[in-house]
Amino acid sequence: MKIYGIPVTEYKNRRDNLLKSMPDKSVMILPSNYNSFSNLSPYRQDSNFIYFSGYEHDKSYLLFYKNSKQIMSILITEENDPVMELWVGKRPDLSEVKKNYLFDDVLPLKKFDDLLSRLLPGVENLLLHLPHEDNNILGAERVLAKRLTEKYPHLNIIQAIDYIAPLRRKKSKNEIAQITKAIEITKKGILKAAKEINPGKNEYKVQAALEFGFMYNGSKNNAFQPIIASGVNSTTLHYEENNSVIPENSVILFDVGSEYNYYASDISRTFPTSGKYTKKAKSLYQAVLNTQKAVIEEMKPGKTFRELNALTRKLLAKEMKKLGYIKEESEISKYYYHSVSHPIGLDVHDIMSSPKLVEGDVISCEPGLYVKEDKIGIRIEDDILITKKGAKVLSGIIPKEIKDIENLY
Ligand SMILES: [Mn+2]
Repeated sequence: MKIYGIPVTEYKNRRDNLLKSMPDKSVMILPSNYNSFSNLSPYRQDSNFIYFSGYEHDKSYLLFYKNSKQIMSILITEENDPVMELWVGKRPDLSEVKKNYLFDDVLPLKKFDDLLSRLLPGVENLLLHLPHEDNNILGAERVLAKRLTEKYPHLNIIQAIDYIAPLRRKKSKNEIAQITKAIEITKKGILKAAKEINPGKNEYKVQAALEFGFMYNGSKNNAFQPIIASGVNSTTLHYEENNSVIPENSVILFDVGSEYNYYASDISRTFPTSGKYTKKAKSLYQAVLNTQKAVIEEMKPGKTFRELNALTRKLLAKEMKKLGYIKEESEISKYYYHSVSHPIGLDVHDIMSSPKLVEGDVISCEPGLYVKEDKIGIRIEDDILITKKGAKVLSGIIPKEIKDIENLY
């Protein structure tokens, strides 16, 4: 049986691998995402939670228990409530869940405290995904940490993410298939949106076509807020208003990605607004494209993100010297000021573990040039699988050569 495109046995293997790597005499607890039932935003399960379970319901906890004699993974979740059932639908039967998801045990939420008082006195370490001090997003974990360390002061609190990150970093065949599907849907959305590019039209119409293309082709969500930035907006890295009139003879930068079965894609393309690139836009576009191809060539196991960033700066500087924008390499910071790559997976900026590329990494390659005085921002971003042999461009199906893009019109 598959859940969100991943065999149920793979979820179990992930849990087993996590338990193997955990220290002895430990409990790890991962809470599900909070659901406000306000319908203000769609419910999306927490990425770590979905990674180890495939289980999408809220009011749930994953508990991993390890001592020298026993290892267990337990799902704790709320039972069906007949009144809530009328509003939000039926929650699954716990014994069915145990059987279908291959948990060692599935317990009702009301038994959670009993379970903790049975397990926690006998262990030394409690592993939680704790937020940084200034980050309020992971409130549930903080509350849990406070409650449990007050009740069980002997516990060592350990960052769970250090054990989760190496597992999530390396993508399996099934995960790569989900990302590839997300990229295929993103392509359909981009091609649909490209047809809406017209001077005088508002950017949001382009966004509407993009999102129609996503949802119509089976993606429930954007993997992140889409950026549709025309004219000078293209020089703002994370412009998300998408509410300006598209100017003539300029560019429009897309940084977009659909989500499929919880996996993200992350693609940037920069199109001309009047069918053909202007001379300036064309030379800047070619500069970014040359750089992107050269950096992709260098993406292989063992390379570090730092080396790739340095190479990108060097190559972009060389291009910009040739075009007469700068004289010294250091001046490139005026036109390029972000990193070239990040891991992609269940989150669009997926968990980073080692700074070195490893086989099974899926990462972005996204150099850009942002020339405010010309009102031209260019970014070209592809999603890359790192294999033993080197980089495999997963998003090569989405046009990026100048002639292919101009032929879209
Ligand atoms: Mn990106």
